[in-house]
This record gives sequence, C-alpha cells and structure tokens, in this order.
Amino acid sequence: MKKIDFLLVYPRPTSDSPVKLTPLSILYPGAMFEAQGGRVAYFDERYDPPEMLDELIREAREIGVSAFTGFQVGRAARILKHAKRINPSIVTGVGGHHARILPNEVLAEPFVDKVWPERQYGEDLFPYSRDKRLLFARGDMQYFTSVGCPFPCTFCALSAPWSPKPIDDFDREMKIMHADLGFEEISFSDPNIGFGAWKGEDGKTQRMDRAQRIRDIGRVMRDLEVRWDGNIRSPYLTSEMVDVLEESNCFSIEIGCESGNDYFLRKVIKKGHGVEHIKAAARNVRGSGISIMYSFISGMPRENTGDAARYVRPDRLDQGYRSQRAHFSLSVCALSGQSDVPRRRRWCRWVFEIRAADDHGRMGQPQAHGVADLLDRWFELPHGQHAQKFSRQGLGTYRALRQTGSGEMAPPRRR
Ligand code: B12
Ligand code: SF4
Repeated sequence: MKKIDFLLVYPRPTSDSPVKLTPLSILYPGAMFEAQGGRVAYFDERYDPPEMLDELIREAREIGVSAFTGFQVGRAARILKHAKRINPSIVTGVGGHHARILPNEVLAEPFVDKVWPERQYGEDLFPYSRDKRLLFARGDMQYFTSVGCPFPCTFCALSAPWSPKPIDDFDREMKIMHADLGFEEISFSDPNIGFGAWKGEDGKTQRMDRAQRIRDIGRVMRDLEVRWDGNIRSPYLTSEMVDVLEESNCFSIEIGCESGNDYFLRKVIKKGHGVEHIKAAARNVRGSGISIMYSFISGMPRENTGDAARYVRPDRLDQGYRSQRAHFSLSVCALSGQSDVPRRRRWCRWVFEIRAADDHGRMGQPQAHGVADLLDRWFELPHGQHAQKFSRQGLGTYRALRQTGSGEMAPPRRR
C-alpha cells in the first residue's frame, strides 16, 4: 500500500521573481485532505530537491499540482509527465486558476487524469501546524484577511463573493503563527481587502465599515509589531483611508489601475471606476508613509500598440505618480504580440496577462477555433458583437486572432 494519499506540489511560479510567498495554494487543500483523514505530503519546487520529489512520487497514490496560467503551468506539466514516467499508476490532478478556467483543455492532456475545478478548497480551515513550520518559515509570509471580490472586472480570475475572516479568528491565527515563526512583515493577498459587505449564514447581507475593518486588522498587526502590504481598489483610497492604513502598520499598498483610458476601464474591462479615482488615490497617498504600487495591463484585446503606449504612461495621469515611493507593475497581455512570450511557445499566448511565460511545457492548448471562444469567455461578450462595438479601439490583433481560428498568432497590426 502506498504511504501517501495526496502529494501536493507547488511548481516554481516564475523563472525570475524574487517574490517567494507562502505556498497557500497547496496548504489549504492539504488542510482539507488532512481533515478528511488523508495522509498528505507537500513539495515546493522553489526549495525542495528533485530527488525528494521522485521519492514522494513513488510513495504516492495521487499527485495534485497547483498552477496559475503562465510559467507555472509549464512547470506543472513537466512534473506530471515525470510522475507518470516513474509511477505509472499514480493519479494526476491539476488545481488552481488555470484548471478552473480551462478544465476541458487541461483534462485533454494525456498526462492529466483529473482537474480540481472549484475556486476554493479548505480556505475555511487554519492551514498552519507545527509540522508544516518549514513550509511557512522559509519564504515571505503570506496570509489572507478575507476572500473573494464581488466586482465583475472582465479580465480577473478572482471575481467571487467577498467574505471576511472573523476578526477574532484572524487575531488568534496570526498570534499562533507569529509565536512560532516570528516574522516582521506579511503580505495580505486578499483580492479586495476593504470591501465591507457579505452574505451572513442566514442569507442576509451584512455590512461593515471598511475603515473600521482596516483598524481592526491594524490592532492585531500593531500588537505583533508586524508591518503589512496588501491590495486595495483605488476608490477606497480616500485621505481618511490612507491615515487608517498608516496607523495600521501598512507599509505598502497596490492598486489595480489596469489602464489610463476611461473607455477601457468602464466599458471594456468593467473595472467599476474611471481614471479620476486613480488620480485621486495617487494624490491621497502622496506624502504619506505608505509606498504604492500602480499595476497596469498593456496590450489588451481591442487595444492597439499606440493606445497602450499612450494610455499607460503614468506621467500623463497625474503628477502624484512621480512620488518617490511609487512603483509600477506592467503586465503585458500575451494576445497583444507585444509580450515577451517567445513566438514558438504558443501554448500560452491566448491567455490573458502573461509576462515571461518562457517555459517549455504546455498544458491546455486550445483546439481549433478555441481562441475566439476563449476571448469571448474572458470578455463575456455575445459571440460576434465585439468587432463592431469596439472598432474604434484598434481591433487588429483581436481580429487577426479570430480569423486564424487555429490558435496561431498573426503579427499585430500597425497603425
Ligand atoms: C502571490 C501571487 C503571485 C506571486 C506568485 C508566487 C508566490 N506564491 O510567491 C508572483 C508575484 C510571482 C505572481 C506573478 C504573476 N501573477 Co500572480 N498572484 C498572486 C496572488 C496575489 C496570490 C496567489 C495565492 O497564493 N493565492 C492563495 C491561494 C490559497 O489561492 P489559489 O492559488 O487560488 O489556490 C486555491 C484554489 O485555486 C485551489 N487550488 C490551487 N491549486 C490547487 C491544487 C490542487 C491539487 C487542489 C486540490 C486545489 C488547488 O485551492 C486553493 C485553496 O482554495 C494571486 C491573487 C490571489 N489573491 O489569489 C495572483 C494571481 C494568481 N496572479 C495572476 C497573474 C496573472 C500573475 C502574472 C501572470 C502577472 C504578470 N503578468 O506578471 C504573474 C505570473 C508570471 C509568470 N511567469 O507566469 C492571476 C492568475 C490568473 C490565471 N489565469 O491564472 C491571479 C489570480 C491574479 C488575478 N487578479 O487574476 N503572482
Ligand atoms: S476589483 Fe480587483 S480583485 Fe476585484 S474583480 Fe476587479 S480586478 Fe479582480
């Protein structure tokens, strides 16, 4: 009999990123399998040696890899092929955003037996225990104060009902982990840390004041003398909120600007706010003790090369962006042809927001005609309506993609 029921693997997410956050993507599902009585083992490709993986694979009944779209999918594919080679009876599964968004394409791969299609596994459990200390201690501490985000932004994988962790649970869990791990900084990866409305157990909508929620989180963090960073929507960054964040030991905040074009923000990606909110957020943060990361996306479908350069230039948006403490992140959409995804690595070009997806594996390649359908799915548009509706946005790349129908990328149109 095999000694391990579930071997959970976190493949390297990028080739180069200095960010090494806690692999919560496998720790929560692991907590769930353990709660069901399963014997679980973990492997984090960023730290653990390949010989250890081989040994675990030989002992495991089932292997589940986590993967989000991009480089990590390539690593996941390699690991699963390898697992089948050295233990042909092992059951192979894939979980995470990529498998959820493209379950059929992933399942079509010969080395994949099943996908885990749900958005969450075990997130109601406390994933830390002493025997998992190493898995938490060797990277940068990451945790959540809430899950989900109810906004309908068309490009985002995180859209789901919001639910805050009760503050007493958060307090207790942070204290247990801090006592064992002694971290000084933590990254909260909540999709939307300050939303404030959710459905209670009775099905009724509950509300909380978002500034008060941040104050409550801040009380816990101040007690522990831990600084934190997180993500927030621009409209929430009022001057009151900036003061509250400062008091709450927040040292850095990221806002998803995505574009400097109101038409794109409101009509195409349905961000729920316009450029004015981003400018106001920039003004409010300026001069505070908090550093800010402005995150943009370039090369979205219906945006041509000229548009991208014009709209994401931060200095055109507001002088506040020049703050010394500001950083910028620019994700390039692989569909655009501006991305640095090498042309021959075509397996991933149809997926949104890929930078440096330079791995060798492939998983979930779309079938013929898959590209157009995928785009329609991402942008939730009735089939065939986009071309007319958005013609003034520079449709070159998108049209070319639709016409090829085979998933092959035509060169971007120049204007
Ligand atoms: C941290 C992070 C990163 C880190 C990752 C490394 C790390 N861990 O340190 C870094 C900074 C490197 C990064 C980079 C990028 N990221 Co990122 N990142 C995140 C972030 C903020 C947190 C991920 C996380 O740990 N979540 C917590 C866990 C618990 O959630 P989860 O992974 O979804 O896992 C749950 C389920 O999916 C499922 N599950 C997952 N795996 C498995 C496996 C099995 C077997 C089972 C049963 C279940 C299961 O169970 C888990 C528990 O419920 C998410 C946003 C978010 N809040 O989730 C974006 C996110 C994952 N990133 C995203 C993107 C787009 C990127 C970039 C491509 C951006 C860019 N263009 O540069 C790059 C990738 C670069 C590349 N080379 O490919 C997208 C992915 C969308 C997609 N289609 O996959 C997300 C979802 C953000 C978004 N708004 O859409 N990112
Ligand atoms: S507000 Fe942010 S986290 Fe929420 S759906 Fe939009 S992009 Fe995603």
